Amino acid sequence: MTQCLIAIGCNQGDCQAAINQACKKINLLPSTQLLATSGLLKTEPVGPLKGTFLNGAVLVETQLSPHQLLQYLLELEFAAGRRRSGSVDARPLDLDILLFGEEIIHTQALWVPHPRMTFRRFALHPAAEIAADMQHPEIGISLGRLAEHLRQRPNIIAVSLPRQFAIDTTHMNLSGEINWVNPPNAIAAQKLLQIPASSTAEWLVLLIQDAQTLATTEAQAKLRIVMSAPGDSLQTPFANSWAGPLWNIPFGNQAQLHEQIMTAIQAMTS
Ligand code: PH2
Ligand code: MG
Ligand code: MG
Repeated sequence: MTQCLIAIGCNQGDCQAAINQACKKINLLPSTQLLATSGLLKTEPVGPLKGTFLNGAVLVETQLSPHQLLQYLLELEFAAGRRRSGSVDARPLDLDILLFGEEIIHTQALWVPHPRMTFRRFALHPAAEIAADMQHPEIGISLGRLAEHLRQRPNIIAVSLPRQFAIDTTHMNLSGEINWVNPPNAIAAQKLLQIPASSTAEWLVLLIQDAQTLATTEAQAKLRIVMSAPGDSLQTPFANSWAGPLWNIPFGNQAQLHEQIMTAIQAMTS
């Protein structure tokens, strides 16, 4: 028996009914029992989707394998009217496996823990409501602590770049909401962190290129983004010292990085 945490989302049709129905059907899956359901949150769409979401989470106990469970969840989505032709389709029902016990699954069809669950409020808050003590196996802390982290830390995002990659931040003030900071050394970073984030911009993005700067910022940052170049191991020398939301993304250009950061900010605030 494995405890599995599933996120539920809906932004089209009678979402309350679709979610109630989905919970009933999940409880009827083979060798599976529903243990808990969260309250439902109305949330603004994160990313390019349109329409207010209703989001929640359920905790189940199952003897199914992760891929068997995934298959059943896809069938439930289909039964609720979900058709997949692109990533921005409306969602009459979206069922995502967030955690499957403490298993780490990296396959084309299924990526668990869900790579964005640790900083998306619409996923983390309902999840932490019903499974605060469940451990995130890749970060090594509980969902309750991850939710606390998002609530308490100032609006700072620390971005670690591949070592060989230097980024030109002078062209990155694309949005008035973000202040880009590329500290030449740890002392500059420390000084910067004394500045209230609200003084010039709502968010500070610190580009981290050495372990010392990371040590200075990791206690404060809300989210750490690790950008890895092709062939790089995701296990950067600093990855293990971090105890908050960590998002690994593949190396991209400045515009892509900017877009990812804007999406992350949206996910942490909406
Ligand atoms: N799901 C997404 C993308 N954006 N935004 C909200 N508020 N809720 C979601 O469930 C959601 C989203 C991808 O599945
Ligand atoms: Mg999904
Ligand atoms: Mg989803």
